[in-house]
Amino acid sequence: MYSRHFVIVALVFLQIVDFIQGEWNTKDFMKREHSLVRPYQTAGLQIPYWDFGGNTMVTNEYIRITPDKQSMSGSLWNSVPVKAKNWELQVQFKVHGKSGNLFGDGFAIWYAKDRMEDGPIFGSKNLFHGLAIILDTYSNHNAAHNHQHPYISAMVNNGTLNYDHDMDGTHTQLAGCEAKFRNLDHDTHVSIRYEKDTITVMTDFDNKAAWKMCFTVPGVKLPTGYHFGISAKTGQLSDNHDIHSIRLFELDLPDDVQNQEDRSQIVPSATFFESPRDHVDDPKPSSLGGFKLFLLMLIGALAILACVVIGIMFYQQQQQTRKRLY
Ligand SMILES: *[C@@H]1O[C@H](CO)[C@@H](O)[C@H](O)[C@H]1NC(C)=O
Ligand SMILES: [Ca+2]
Repeated sequence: MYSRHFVIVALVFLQIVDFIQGEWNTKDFMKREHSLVRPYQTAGLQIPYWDFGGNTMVTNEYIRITPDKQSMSGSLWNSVPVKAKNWELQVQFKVHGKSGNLFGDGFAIWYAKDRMEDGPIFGSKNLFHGLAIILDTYSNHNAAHNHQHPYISAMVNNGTLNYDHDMDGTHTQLAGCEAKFRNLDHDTHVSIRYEKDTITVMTDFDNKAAWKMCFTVPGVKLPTGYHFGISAKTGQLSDNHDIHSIRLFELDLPDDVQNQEDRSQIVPSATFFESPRDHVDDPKPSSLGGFKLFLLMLIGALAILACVVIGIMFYQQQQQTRKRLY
């Protein structure tokens, strides 16, 4: 147990060192085909390289994925598959609404195989393939976890894992951090860096123009060729989920050995899940339950049979007694 923790700490430390070194790399550059900056529209209502779904609305200042109204769902998807193996995605957003304490549900930033598919996971499909960075503003009161909301978490899926809203996704999250990003007067930014199979999420919510570590997770395999997207959903509770800009920086280096590798056929996977899990597992229905029920029914049936037999014997005895009386 200790050695495993040590390995994680060592890997995280190495990644931080790497990250600091990476900051000096001037070869990083913004990819126009994966970015979205003002002014958005060129001609008509189209935004080059981006598609919208659901209730998404474009203004000159921001792209509103959902308005502050109940039962809204929207999305924004990049139409160009990502060729870069290592990248950093920076999103400037604003989550705000009239309500001070009743708001939701939050939004998700995707690097996923399927795009433009409306669904229950913050406005996109469940059982997805890829990475979801979830900025969850609504905490389910039944979920047994120790953290406060708003909460940022990462989930990697190969199409088989189910995101559980009732548990706020704690069963499937790789890591997370609490982050107060709602109803702020200043700009709010999140950075998702994927480099050397490590996901690092950083935030700038303090108006200091500096990144603050949220979490870093090594051992995450993601293929090339997926799409970036953002989606959001409101239910009983609502908020404006606005996107101001999306900037994608390619981090691939020409001398990187990893560059030779074909990563297009990789199945998304993660080595480390959050440990220890800060939730209580639901009791699983055991197979013994069925057997116990069967035994109980058998004993019940035998008891009834015994009662009937004893009853008949008693009745016959009574008859005999009666007979004897007359
Ligand atoms: C998908 O993920 C699940 C859960 O992590 C794992 O049990 C399963 O083997 C994976 N399937 C594939 C095809 O990678
Ligand atoms: Ca939630």
